[in-house]
Amino acid sequence: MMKPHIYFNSNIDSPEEWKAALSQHFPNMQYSVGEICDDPDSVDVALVWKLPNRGLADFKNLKAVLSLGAGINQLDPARLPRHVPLARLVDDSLTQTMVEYAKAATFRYHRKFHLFERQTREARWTFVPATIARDTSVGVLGLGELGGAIAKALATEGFNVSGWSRSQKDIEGIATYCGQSGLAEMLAVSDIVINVLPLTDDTRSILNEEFFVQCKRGACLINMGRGHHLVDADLLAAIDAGQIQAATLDVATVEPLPPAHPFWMHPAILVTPHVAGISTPESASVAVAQNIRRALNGEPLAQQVNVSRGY
Ligand code: NDP
Ligand code: OXD
Repeated sequence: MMKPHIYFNSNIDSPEEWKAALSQHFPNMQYSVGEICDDPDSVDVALVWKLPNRGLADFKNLKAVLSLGAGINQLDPARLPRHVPLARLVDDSLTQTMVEYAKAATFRYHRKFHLFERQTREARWTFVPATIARDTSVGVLGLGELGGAIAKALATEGFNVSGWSRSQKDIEGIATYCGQSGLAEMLAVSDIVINVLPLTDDTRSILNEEFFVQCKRGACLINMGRGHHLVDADLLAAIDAGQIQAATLDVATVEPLPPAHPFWMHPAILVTPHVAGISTPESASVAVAQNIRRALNGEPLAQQVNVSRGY
């Protein structure tokens, strides 16, 4: 029976819940949490949302770094030991919650709840006609595990869905694009744009003035990727200019979003506190346990990150 030594570090995930979930798979595991690890040489696997302040260099026999997130940018990949493979999280509970969030935010704009919320505060009974889903075009940035699932789910709801990725994709029922000209083509027709890209050198600040200029006038933005995809001031200017109608922002450059940030009080912006995708330890520990077994057996990890590509 495997007896891995698992090191856990996260400021947003419960170490106790993860311990309970992992001990179902490894009843005799050793489990260390937090900044100080008493027996660093015996650590086999680091399961982390963020790196501890000291990094992972003390763990001389580390066999794998497993991210508690689908994204890995928060791990500061430049500080990771280069010879140790890194895997990201892919999990049904995470995918399902991301899909639910995307659907909720899309339907809110499609059925104009964002306008009715404002009218309610103003005690204003103004009829705004409904349109049907096929008349609303949704463009999804990123067609990986999450973006692909979101695009398919929205297409199943009847929306006119397109998607953009680095390599050309072929997904039934979705118009797919890649490259800068593909992006421009997609943005020109999208009523709602959903960002679910990973944060890399190529995608940092992608949601900027130049991007908003290419959007259909009055488009709504849903940012479920990372805060650093968005240039905050450019969004505010695009909303002021009427180019972007409204935005739903689940992620921020600084989290928690500071109290004085202009997004909080903006009538066209809805902020949610990085809750779009939530993985439960019970569900996510299945894939994590498989990767721990692979690491201990010296096998390649599933969902291994290409660190030079950034995702
Ligand atoms: P994947 O790696 O499965 O997919 C990434 C997608 O983005 C791929 O389709 C990829 O293209 C595309 N892409 C990457 N770089 C570029 C680029 N330069 N230009 C165009 N397309 C690009 O990631 P996931 O779907 O699992 O996760 C995506 C992101 O979602 C995470 O990195 C994280 O930032 C965010 N996230 C947010 C959460 C939240 O709660 N708000 C929760 C979970 C994740 P290709 O297919 O060609 O490689
Ligand atoms: C993730 C996240 O990347 O929760 O999984 O943001």
